[in-house]
Amino acid sequence: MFRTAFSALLLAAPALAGGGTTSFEFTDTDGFFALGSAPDEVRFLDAEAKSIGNFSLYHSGFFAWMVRGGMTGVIEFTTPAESVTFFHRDQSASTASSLRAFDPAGNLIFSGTGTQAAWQTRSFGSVAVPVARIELQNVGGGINDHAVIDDFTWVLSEPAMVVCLGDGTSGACPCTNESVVGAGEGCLSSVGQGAKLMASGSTSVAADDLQFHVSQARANQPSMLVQGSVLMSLPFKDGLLCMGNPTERVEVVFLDSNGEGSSASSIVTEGNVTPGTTRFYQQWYRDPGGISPCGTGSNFTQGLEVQWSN
Ligand SMILES: [Ca+2]
Repeated sequence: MFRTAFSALLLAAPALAGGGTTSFEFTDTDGFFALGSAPDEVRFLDAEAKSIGNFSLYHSGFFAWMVRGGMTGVIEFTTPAESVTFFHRDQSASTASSLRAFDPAGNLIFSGTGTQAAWQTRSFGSVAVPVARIELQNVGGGINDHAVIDDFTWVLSEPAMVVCLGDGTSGACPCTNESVVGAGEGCLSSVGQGAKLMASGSTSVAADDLQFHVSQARANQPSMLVQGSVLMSLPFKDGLLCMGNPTERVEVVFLDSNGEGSSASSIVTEGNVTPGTTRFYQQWYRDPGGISPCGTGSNFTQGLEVQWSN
């Protein structure tokens, strides 16, 4: 048992390595668009991706993200970013833009003003202090006098690490129903693959925005998000029970016709977690009808490790 838990720790890997980059080479003037894949979207609000024929307003290409006079453009990360880099400038001397960035708890982590004459390179965020929100306020100017951002790149700060896999590397599944090595799943179910648990949001207790997402499980079945304080790898039902001391029930989630579902409750409240604690999570789902690989009628996703912060 000690040995399997140890190998699971060695195999810990980011749950959802992600990020992206855009030069805003498209037109979207309705005040909202999102980039990236749910649940890890980046939302751009109250400004426009567009081309206005002023070539000095594009850091590259022929389009940029522009905030009109009197408006405040907002960029929101559903999962905070450990690194954000972009270019910022004002269209004219009267634009007087103000740029601010905030961490998941709402603390100001960057503040700066735009300039008319040149692009300024903006780069902030870290693993310890990720970026959850950016505001670009165009204080002055008319509606055709823009504060501008272009060539925007972000790297997400993954809130959870994958642990306790059902592919045999964390210990054998109960009836040789191991999933494909490297797939990052739990033990095989009647669906023919293992189920996955992913997390979005932040590990901030103050923000309390962590959310869990199940996929590849049995359709139209109830499932239970469980939490524990100690990592293990114990054959149980058709899968591996990954945590204990104790194993606590956090929330019941009903899976949809795709075998997917997400938590909706406060994990901080339901899990009673505090900053500085490490907790392990897993989804236990029904796989009934006598057709599950080991015949017990339920199974587990792989595990996730979350290190809770302020
Ligand atoms: Ca561009």
